[in-house]
Amino acid sequence: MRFAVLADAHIGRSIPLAIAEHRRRAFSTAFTKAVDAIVEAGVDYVFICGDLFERRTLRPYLVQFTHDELYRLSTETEERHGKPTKILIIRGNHDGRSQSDTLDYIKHPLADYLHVFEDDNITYKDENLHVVGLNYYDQVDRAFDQLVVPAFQGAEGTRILMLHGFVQGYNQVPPYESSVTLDQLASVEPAFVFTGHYHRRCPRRRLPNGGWALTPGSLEMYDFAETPEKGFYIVDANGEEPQFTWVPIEPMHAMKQVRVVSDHSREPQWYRDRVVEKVEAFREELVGAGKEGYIRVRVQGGLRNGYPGDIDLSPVDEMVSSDPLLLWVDVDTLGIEMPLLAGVPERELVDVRAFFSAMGEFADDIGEMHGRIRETLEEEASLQTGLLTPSQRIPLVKEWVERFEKRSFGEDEP
Ligand SMILES: [Mn+2]
Repeated sequence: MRFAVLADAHIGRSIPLAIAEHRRRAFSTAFTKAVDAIVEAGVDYVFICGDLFERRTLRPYLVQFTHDELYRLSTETEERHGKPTKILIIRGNHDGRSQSDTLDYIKHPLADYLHVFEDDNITYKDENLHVVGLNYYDQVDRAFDQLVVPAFQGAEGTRILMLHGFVQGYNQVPPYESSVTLDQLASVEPAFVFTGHYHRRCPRRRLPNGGWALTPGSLEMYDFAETPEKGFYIVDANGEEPQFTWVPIEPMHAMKQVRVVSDHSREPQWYRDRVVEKVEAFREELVGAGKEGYIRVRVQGGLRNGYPGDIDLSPVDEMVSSDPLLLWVDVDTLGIEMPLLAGVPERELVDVRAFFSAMGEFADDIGEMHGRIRETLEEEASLQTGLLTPSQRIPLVKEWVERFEKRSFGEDEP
């Protein structure tokens, strides 16, 4: 028996939105490359371990695309190798929830080559395999005990577990994330455990019961923090010892994150020059690799004077518009510390109206707007950036401008 094991295709992902079309193309191209290589290998089973889609930024044409690629995988395998292939899929956290599951879009009554696991039916059985497919759960350890353990009772055939969650001692589990342990996995005596959710490829790992854990990682670069080693596994499970073959998929674009850091305060121009150097160096890498790419420059350190906006990035904009390989440069100056303004108040202790009382009645407007904006930030700001989206921000800005325009400052009324 020959398997293909893949995960985290994230078809439809278009983050960062500034380069949405490039990103969508990268993820669907990676999936096409995977399908090509799986057809080539001629496998009996394909295990897709969650996050086939990225629901939040998915487009309808990509649903059709995915459906067609899965169909092609099945028909071309049959044509080339004269045998059917079965595709088994579980739901990841990016595929949606049970009530709004993108995997529903690819199900089809005539698609007998496809098996999509349900929340209330997590077992697939045929003459060879007993597969338990666990959709995504916040608490994967609890879901394992409650759902997976009973689903393996009395199992016949090769026992395989698919899950979308972290494995302690195998994946590097982020703090406070739930995970299952290798011992827990071994307790259901699996021959194979195939997992998604962890995006970095892991080499096969022997479980205490003698079975194998395998995490292929994502098919494309999910974000700037990832390393470019992407692809999936082919597993040959014929003899005594299974064979694992890594099939690399080269990311479509170079995607890099670099830092500009100063341990003491600098002029805006110093930061500008360092950013330009980093982008220049990246441009040379792109030429060397003959590849398009994007780079994020994180700037960190103190400003001797001025504001982050005084770091003149027009040379970077010029490079982007003149070099077709350089698709996007994102300079992140959130890490810049500004010179301390004298008397910045502890906000909790200051009555804003009193603080601006020299402005007369307008101090009331300032006080009201200050309260509204603070409230909005607390309730609606992004957890990642602490900022509001444009649609949340624009009404506040409008109101602020209107209040300004109702007053006249420094002019005598005619
Ligand atoms: Mn994922």
